[in-house]
Amino acid sequence: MVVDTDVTMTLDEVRALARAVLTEQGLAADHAEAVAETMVAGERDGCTSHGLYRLLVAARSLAAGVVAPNALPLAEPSGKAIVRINGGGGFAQLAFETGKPALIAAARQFGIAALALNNVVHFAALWPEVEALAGEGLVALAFTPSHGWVAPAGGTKPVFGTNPIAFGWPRPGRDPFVFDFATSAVARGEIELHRRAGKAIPDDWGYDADGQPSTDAKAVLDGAMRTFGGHKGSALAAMVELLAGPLIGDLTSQESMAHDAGRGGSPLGGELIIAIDPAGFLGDEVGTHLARAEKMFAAIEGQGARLPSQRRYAARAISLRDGVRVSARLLADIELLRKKA
Ligand code: NDP
Ligand code: PYC
Repeated sequence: MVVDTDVTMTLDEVRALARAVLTEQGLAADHAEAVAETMVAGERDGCTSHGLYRLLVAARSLAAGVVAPNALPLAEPSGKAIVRINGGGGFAQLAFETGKPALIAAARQFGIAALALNNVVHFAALWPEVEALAGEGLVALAFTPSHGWVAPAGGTKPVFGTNPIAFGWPRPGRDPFVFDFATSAVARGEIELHRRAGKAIPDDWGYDADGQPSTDAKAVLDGAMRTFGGHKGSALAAMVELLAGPLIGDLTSQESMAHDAGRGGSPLGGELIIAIDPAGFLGDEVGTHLARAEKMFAAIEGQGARLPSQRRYAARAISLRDGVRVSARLLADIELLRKKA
């Protein structure tokens, strides 16, 4: 039996492990590189539900034939403020990297632009994407549906995905203001980690298959998760379905679940990313108005409240210096995967 102590790894070791495992599982090198980077970012920033744990998830999608391992993301040029990438059924990370330069260029040209990723398999956190765009001086929003796992407020049967919303705001000379959260009470990955650790979950995260609130992680994974904030999270979850589903001609979370047909893969569908160049509205006065935003951040922090991402940036500084602590049990499960490859 593996005792679940933590093992210290450098970020280079995390990256090498992630790339090696993904390529051994049959993923093409360019995809493996892009996917591994998001796992490194997850471990580095203390977001373990989207770090190396996702190797098990990606391997499951590859083994189940849910994801195209050699997909070539194709840009569909429009010459307008809309950039579209057909991911060819591959993981979303390379599709995003493919579309990012055109999105940035279009946002700078038109003031506002949108990138639709279609036909991609998504299992990653969205903050690396909005943070990268905010690092380019752009305001960014990102949305993606997932699988039908989450009940609408007032119901107990799954309709929505865990449907994250991410936002990035550029801060001259500082790390961007970024938030990124599921519209479910908690990300599904967090419940999966509780199941793996044999831990109970709070009774307001979801319902069992009979529609009763449950503290049993597996029962909730097999039943329905709840939205955060009651009807408000429920409406936002519906908005994500609409914006990154029908609006861009892609699947809703229920449709993604039906497409999976019980194979247990990650969600297939679309992602919508919107990028806004503040100069498009503000011209030469950008500096003045971004400085006013800084006053708002100061008012938040000045009363002892923290900004979203502050914990992440602090974790990042420590990880870059000391490496990261990874669960020994997770590493053992990853080794098992490698033996089977
Ligand atoms: P959390 O509830 O853990 O937190 C999300 C955000 O809230 C972070 O930006 C976090 O900043 C901020 N935050 C948390 N606590 C505070 C606080 N006290 N004060 C201020 N800000 C705070 O996220 P979720 O569990 O909902 O989601 C986790 C991840 O799962 C996300 O990255 C999301 O993209 C991903 N996900 C991906 C899906 C997909 O389909 N691809 C589906 C669902 C989720 P900080 O990080 O600094 O703590
Ligand atoms: O944690 O809810 C989640 C999730 C779904 C897809 C990727 N992450």
